[in-house]
Amino acid sequence: MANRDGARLPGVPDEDGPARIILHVDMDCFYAACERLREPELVGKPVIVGMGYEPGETIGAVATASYEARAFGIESAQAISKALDTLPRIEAVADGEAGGYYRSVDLDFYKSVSAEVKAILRDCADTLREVSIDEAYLDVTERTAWDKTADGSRTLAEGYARYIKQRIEREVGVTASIGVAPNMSAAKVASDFDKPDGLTVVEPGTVREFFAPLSIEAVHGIGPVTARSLRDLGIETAGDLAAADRDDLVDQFGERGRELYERANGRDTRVVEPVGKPKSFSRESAFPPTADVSEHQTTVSRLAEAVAARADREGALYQTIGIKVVTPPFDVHTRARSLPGPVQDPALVESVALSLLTEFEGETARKLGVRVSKLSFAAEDQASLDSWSGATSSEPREKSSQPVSEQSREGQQSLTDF
Ligand code: DCP
Ligand code: MG
Repeated sequence: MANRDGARLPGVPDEDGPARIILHVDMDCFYAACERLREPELVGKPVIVGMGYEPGETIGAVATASYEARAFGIESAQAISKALDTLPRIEAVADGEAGGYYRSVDLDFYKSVSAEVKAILRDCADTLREVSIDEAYLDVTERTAWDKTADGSRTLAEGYARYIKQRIEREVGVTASIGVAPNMSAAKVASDFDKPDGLTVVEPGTVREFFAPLSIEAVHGIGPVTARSLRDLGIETAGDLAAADRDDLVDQFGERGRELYERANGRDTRVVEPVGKPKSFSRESAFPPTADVSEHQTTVSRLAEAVAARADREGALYQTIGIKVVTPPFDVHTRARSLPGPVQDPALVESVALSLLTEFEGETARKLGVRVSKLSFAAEDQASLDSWSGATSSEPREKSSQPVSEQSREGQQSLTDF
């Protein structure tokens, strides 16, 4: 096995091939973190987000609770009525007594925040697999390395993961926990290891060691039923599982038994595969609110260049070019223009984005974004530029300029694919 001699050098291929660098990213108390974005006064408070919950009512279930609320024993899937028994609504308690801040699920808003996080992850990964609204795997093997930094204190991969965490926090305002490991199952377990705001690195050759003391439930794919059966066999920890007789496990659990045994031994050959081609590429930039037109233009030009370069790297043509303008506090405006055919033309991305921006002259913005969408991936799709270049003249508000959304709620909805 990979760590038999206990001294394997990071970066050295293990028995399943070269050591890959896989990240698993899971946002911390995600819905509650989103609520805190638009209500910063909720930071540090026990926040409970209820599904099927209406303000003032006792129906519904807890979708998530902030870590402050979890300290009182409130957890996902609990009935709201039970949570209310533990922690009454803040409006209902006397001054100085503990109370909870209850909010209803607003999925459209959470999706818009998720899209911003995923755009950063996409930007940072060779390949990205989105698993849920707040969870994704990244293969970053080509972006960093298992080698140590010059002072030998940590791996370059750890620094890269820290950079991603910081970007998410700085650009979106929510925190993530990240696991870094040579395979997917270890990365998944590592991201959960030190929540919230955690970063856990499992270097190649140490996966088995990392798993060994953990309870079997920590191995991805083991639910309460399998855990009970394993306990009946005297298997309590992932270490016990790794040392168990593989054939016995296969007899008892079939192919899954083999898979769990392999994972506990640090072996998982699954590849991070995207769930389909991306639908758009976007870049955003947040800054201190300003109405300075030339600053807005400089930012949009820079973002347009980055987005066009990204599409170029991915071999994608685009037929729609759009911008996003966020005005304080959280008003999201998006505008887009469709072209007659798919192109790959950085100068055009910039000129269309700048022309869409003219509508917002004089407005104070705190964030700008540029997006290309309606992607196609076959080079032969490219339309002849001559056939329609007239349609993108400098006229900013011609008919082909389609407002794809208006403000607030509707705007947030449209962000799901921004
Ligand atoms: N969710 C839900 N119902 C559940 C579990 C989760 O609606 N039973 C929603 C709310 C969560 C989001 O999915 O915010 C992400 O799920 P996670 O399991 O990742 O939980 P959190 O992100 O809330 O917390 P953690 O910090 O433990 O990841
Ligand atoms: Mg989460």
